[in-house]
Amino acid sequence: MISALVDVSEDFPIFNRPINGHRLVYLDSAATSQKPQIVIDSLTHYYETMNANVLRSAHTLAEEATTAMEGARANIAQFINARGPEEVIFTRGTTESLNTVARAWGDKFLEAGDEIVISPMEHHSNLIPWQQLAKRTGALLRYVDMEEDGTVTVGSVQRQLSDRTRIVALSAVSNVLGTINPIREVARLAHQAGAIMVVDGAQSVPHQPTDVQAWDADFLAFSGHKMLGPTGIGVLWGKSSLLDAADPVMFGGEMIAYVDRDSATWAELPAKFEGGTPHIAGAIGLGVAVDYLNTVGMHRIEQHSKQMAEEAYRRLAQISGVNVYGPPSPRTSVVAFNVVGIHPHDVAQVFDSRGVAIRAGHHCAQPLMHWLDVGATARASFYLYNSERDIDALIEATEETKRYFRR
Ligand code: C6P
Repeated sequence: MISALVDVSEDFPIFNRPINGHRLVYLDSAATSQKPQIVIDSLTHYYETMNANVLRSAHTLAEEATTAMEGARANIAQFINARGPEEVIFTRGTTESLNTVARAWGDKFLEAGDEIVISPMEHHSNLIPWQQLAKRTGALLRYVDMEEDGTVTVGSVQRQLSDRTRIVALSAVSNVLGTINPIREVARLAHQAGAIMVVDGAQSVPHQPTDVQAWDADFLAFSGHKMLGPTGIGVLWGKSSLLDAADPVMFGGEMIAYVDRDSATWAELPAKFEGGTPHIAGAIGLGVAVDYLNTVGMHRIEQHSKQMAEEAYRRLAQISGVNVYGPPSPRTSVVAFNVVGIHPHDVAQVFDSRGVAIRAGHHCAQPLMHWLDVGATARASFYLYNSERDIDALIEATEETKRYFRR
């Protein structure tokens, strides 16, 4: 019996709300996670007690707000084992973080004929920034071949590397297949080829311990809202030497050292990449989310997310007329599937009528849909508040969908 890792109705107020007359079975955490009460409270606490802009004014509120935001930064740096808080740049999320790397580092260091290696499983946020960078610079995109079950092997990455490779960009966990990519080994190969390693951690950072130094990655992007934090806040982590070498992409207040009428010089990290007023409440809220995750324990969460995904895969695959995508194991947190002959949007609608929230569509991974030879899939995704009872609900909803459309 797989139990939830937290007191669901006590800690997460949304689970006290019935959906269409049923208990909410939330299986869409890969899109965004639900928020614990302490994260919600941290937002109102900031606005009620210390609302002020950061790094600017010299009054009590401004000092408290700055201390709270910088405390969150230090907390997040520790959570991913960064060398220091200056390596943690606050962004709106994974998408903005990856676009920033492409602009800030890519535009400066890529030339015509250079190569960028990615995989067909990438989310559009880890694909289009590289497509656009290639168009701007004349660089070439090279795709790793995936195995039949949708996994990326170290050998398949190696085959695409050359002395022109400058960037290898890979998700640590696929948002459709749930596969876990060998980041540490790929980073080693990338470095041997003279390339940098960019990791899309949108689906990995919420579900497994992250150690950017053990990976020896160069950049890591992730989103607060998928790891119990608020929307609109995320992180770009980078090695400070690379962030120092890269150019800022957002120009304006707080990112400068000195400005005259015709030119400007840049502030030190992290301010150089944080032009404009940041999402202060969001950053504080993400720091609280990290505290909550640490209290539960990232190793326990990792084990739970794997157990849930593997068990859901096993049971869905037993239902006749259901196709499940990716390998049965190892996998984490998500399971994509189709009920043969029924559009995934219709599947999701029947699920919703029973209080079961799943996502249906191409999951912002259209090249992967082409690779799977499907237009779209249904997808169930799990987090620390889900239990085996939710897998039961998933299976019952799938059986009900088949019955409903047979009628
Ligand atoms: N995937 C999903 O339902 P943002 O939107 O910037 O917070 O995250 C983008 C992103 C990047 N990489 C991966 C692997 C992702 O899964 C996501 C977000 C959501 O799968 C929304 S499309």
